[in-house]
Amino acid sequence: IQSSGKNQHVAVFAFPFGCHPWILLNLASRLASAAPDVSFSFLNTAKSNQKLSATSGAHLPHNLKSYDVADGVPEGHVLTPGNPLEEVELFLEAAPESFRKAMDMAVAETGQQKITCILTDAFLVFGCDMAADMHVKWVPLYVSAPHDLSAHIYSALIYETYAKACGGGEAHGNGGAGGDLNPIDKTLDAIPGLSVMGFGDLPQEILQGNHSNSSSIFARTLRRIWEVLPRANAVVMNSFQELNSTILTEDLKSKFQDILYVGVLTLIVPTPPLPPSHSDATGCLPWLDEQKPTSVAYISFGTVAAVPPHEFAALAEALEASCVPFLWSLKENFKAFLPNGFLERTRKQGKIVPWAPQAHVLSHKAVGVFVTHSGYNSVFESIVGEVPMICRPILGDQMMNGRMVEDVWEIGVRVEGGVFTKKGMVKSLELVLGHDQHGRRMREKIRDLKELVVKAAGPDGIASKDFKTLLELISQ
Ligand code: U2F
Repeated sequence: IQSSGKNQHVAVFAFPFGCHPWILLNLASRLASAAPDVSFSFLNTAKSNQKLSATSGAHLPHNLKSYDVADGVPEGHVLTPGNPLEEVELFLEAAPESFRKAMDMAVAETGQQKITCILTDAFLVFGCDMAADMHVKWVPLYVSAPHDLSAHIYSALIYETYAKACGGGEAHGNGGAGGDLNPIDKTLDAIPGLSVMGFGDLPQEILQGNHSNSSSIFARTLRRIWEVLPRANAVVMNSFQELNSTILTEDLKSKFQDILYVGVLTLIVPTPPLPPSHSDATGCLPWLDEQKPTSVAYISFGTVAAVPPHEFAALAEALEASCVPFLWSLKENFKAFLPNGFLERTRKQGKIVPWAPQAHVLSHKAVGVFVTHSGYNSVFESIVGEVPMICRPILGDQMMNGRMVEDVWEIGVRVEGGVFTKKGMVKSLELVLGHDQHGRRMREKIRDLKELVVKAAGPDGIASKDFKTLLELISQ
């Protein structure tokens, strides 16, 4: 692509939590490599920038520079342990001012190169007005699943329908009363492309409507998404269009000026060997080399979600009872929830690490099942690794992703009753790792789906075409 980007300067605003900054940095790096004349300034909190360089280890293209943005935590303020939302709230409260200051710094450092486009995480809804005030383009990236975007767009209608299903009164997200079928189990027939989902698959903030904690800026932010995205020059999706239903695709298309599917940005297909700069410090891959093909359960709940303590214990008991070899990405502070003596007793059976090179782990031939919270990126990394899943969705789009995995793509199961129990988990492990028809069928289905993903990620896929369109949009 010939870019005409000589005087173009893209300010990239990260939402510094979970996997979000990583995905945006990935997009910015790809764009910067493809448009060497355009300047990119990646604005993110110092803490998140440090994490990114520690975990990605990748070199940034010469025209992409990182800058630190204030995290909004007042000086001397001590964050309350166990309340991750506090950090998000403080950050969002200060964000417009913090990003404005960081942009001034980036403009000064690039020799007064004016900002011409703002590429933001879609959660940073203030980017819309900011770009309008600056007379520049606004391009938000939606990191979660497309069906999650749709649920947010239709949140008012969904809430109304749910309230009616609950007997005409107000819905509070607890199932309500009235009708033959519990409203929570009813499907979203009225929403284009979401008829496969049940109300119970929706993020809590949608079912709670205006009753959700409205003093929370994060909740208010999520509710504003549908209002601002139609004003964006284009909405970028962390997704492959080919993997979504036509009805969902068409409906989303009708809502925005443009919608561009650039592929699931954490994926490189096929997964390349781990570069030496990105170490497997905890030795996951050599450990997997010692295991039998398709025998290992890999367990991870991603970067933000955690199950309640008793479920950690139930999952551990199930692993021990089933004798399945396991590799568990588990942060140090959760080890306290494991049953007494579990670590000693399973020393030979399993390996617990604070962080795993997940995409590589899932592409290793020894891994036979992924026990996951069903984060959107994790699901696609599992598809590329051809590893069927046992889903234990926790929040956000994860319930909808779990529904897709089990009912639409048929490449895994959700845990029995929605929560880990020793008995349910032993059963699920047998089912997915077993050689009966059900397990075999899931592995066949996932192979077929992987083929679709490989094609979608290839030169003839929509991602490649939409990426070029995005490149042109930000370079002119
Ligand atoms: C939020 O989810 P997460 O950030 O928890 O989950 P994923 O989308 O699954 O992304 C996690 C990434 O972290 C990587 C893993 C994924 O690329 O490979 N990782 C790793 O490399 N090693 C580890 O030990 C553990 C993880 C949100 F909670 C979800 O609901 C959304 O679907 C998601 C996308 O918006 O963001």
